[in-house]
Amino acid sequence: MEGWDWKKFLLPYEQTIEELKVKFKTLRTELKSREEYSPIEFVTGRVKKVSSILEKAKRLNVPMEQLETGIEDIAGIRIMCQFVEDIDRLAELIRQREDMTVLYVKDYIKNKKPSGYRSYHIIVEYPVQTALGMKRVLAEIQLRTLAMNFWATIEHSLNYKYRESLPKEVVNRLSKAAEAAFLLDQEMSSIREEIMEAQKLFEDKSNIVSKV
Ligand code: 0O2
Repeated sequence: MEGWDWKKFLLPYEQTIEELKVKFKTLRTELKSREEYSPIEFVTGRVKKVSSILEKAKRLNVPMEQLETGIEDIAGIRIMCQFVEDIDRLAELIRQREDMTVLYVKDYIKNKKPSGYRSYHIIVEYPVQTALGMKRVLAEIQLRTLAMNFWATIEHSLNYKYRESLPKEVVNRLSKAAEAAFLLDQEMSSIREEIMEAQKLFEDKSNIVSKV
C-alpha cells in the first residue's frame, strides 16, 4: 500500500503484544506461587504480518481505513494450557480483568472448524497508553491445550507449504490427527487430578532443592 505508514500503524499493536505477554506470564507465576498450579503453561504473541493483514482485508472486504475495527487479530496472544478445563478457568479470569474488555468469543472447541481446528478465541479491547494518549486496540487471545496447539502448528505449516490446496491424503491424515488430539485431551482430563497432584509434589521438591 503506497503512502500507508505500516511502521506507525503497527506500533500500538506491538506495544499491546509486549504488555499482554508480560501480564499473562506474570499471572502464571502468581498463580503458581499462590495455588501451586497455573492453568497457563506458556504464552506467545505476535503482530500479524503485513502480507497476512492485506490478504485477510481483501478476503473480508475491509477497506484500509477500517483495518483497526475490521481485522481483530492484528495483535494476537496465544496461551497454552495443559487441560481443556484450564481453558474455562482462564477464560473466566480474563473476563474478570479490569485492564481489558471482552467483546466476544469464538468457541472453536465446542464448534470445531471443518479443518479439525480447535481453540477458544477471545476478542478483547485493550487500552494502550501511547505517546499520543490512550488508544483502544483490538486483540485476539487464543486459548489452547498443548494437544490443540501441536495440531494447529503442524496444520498451519502444511497449509503454508501447499498454499491452502492440501492433497486429499494429507487432509484425511490431518483430520485423523485432529481426532487423536481430541482423544488425548479427553484421556488427560480423566486423570487430571492425579497429574496435578504429581506436578505439585514435583514443584515442592524442586523448591526444596533450590533453597538448599
Ligand atoms: P497468521 O497471521 O498466520 O497468524 P479466518 O477467516 O479463518 O482467518 P476466523 O475463522 O474468524 O478467521 O478466525 P480468527 O478468530 O480471525 O482467527 C484466525 C486465526 O486463528 C488464524 O490466524 C490462526 O491462528 C487460527 N486459525 C483459525 N482457523 C485455523 C485453522 O483451520 N488451522 C489453523 N492452524 N489455525 C487456524 P492466521 O490467519 O493463521 O494468521
